[in-house]
Amino acid sequence: MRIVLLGAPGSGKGTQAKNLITHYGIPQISTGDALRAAVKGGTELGKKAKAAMEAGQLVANEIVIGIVEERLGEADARKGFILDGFPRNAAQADVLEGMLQRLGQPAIDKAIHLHVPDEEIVRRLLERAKIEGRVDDTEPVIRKRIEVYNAETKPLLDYYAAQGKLVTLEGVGDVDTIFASILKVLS
Ligand code: B4P
Repeated sequence: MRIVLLGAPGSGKGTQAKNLITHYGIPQISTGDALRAAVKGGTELGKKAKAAMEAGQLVANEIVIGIVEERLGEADARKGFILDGFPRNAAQADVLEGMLQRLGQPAIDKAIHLHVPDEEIVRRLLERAKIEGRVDDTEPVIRKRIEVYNAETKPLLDYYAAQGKLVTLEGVGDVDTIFASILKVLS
């Protein structure tokens, strides 16, 4: 099972990836989590990523590609994985295909797109800000992230649709109901 989760910031990718790990016993590869850990740890990579993340911009391709390649090469990713937050632009999607070939891994099986309206995204992320205090969960930065998503990541919906791999699901509603709809398309 090799899955890409697509969707705007706050569409529930991270939330549903956690459910999928439990269900399928395959790892989640979240570039957002990896970058936040690097920033927190003050690593060289974290120092390079910090400003872009705080501004709601994408981090440089070479940084995130390095993270994903290293993680996909680990033993537990051989039987499958859930990519959460990667690819986020056309260049990353192209690199991913080549990377899987180099690693002797089959191609992505499905790209699951969680569709959530902008105002619900803003509401969710402002709610999360109260709990987690993420620096990129302020309203201006959230709106910037939505803009970047529309310009750079949304075209990937066509990319995966052209390969017959895209499934768009409604991402509004109860988390368990959305998870059930994901399992249905994967079964
Ligand atoms: P990410 O960590 O991927 O952040 P995100 O898009 O906001 O998604 P996240 O997984 O956190 O939220 P979720 O939808 O689960 O990226 C952060 C930054 O890192 C980017 O802006 C960029 O700078 C950088 N980055 C990451 N990957 C990159 C890449 N490939 N290339 C370049 N830069 C990259 O959930 C959000 C909230 O909604 C949660 O609080 C959750 O509880 C809630 N929620 C989920 N489902 C819900 C539901 N059904 N109903 C109500 N609330 C729900």
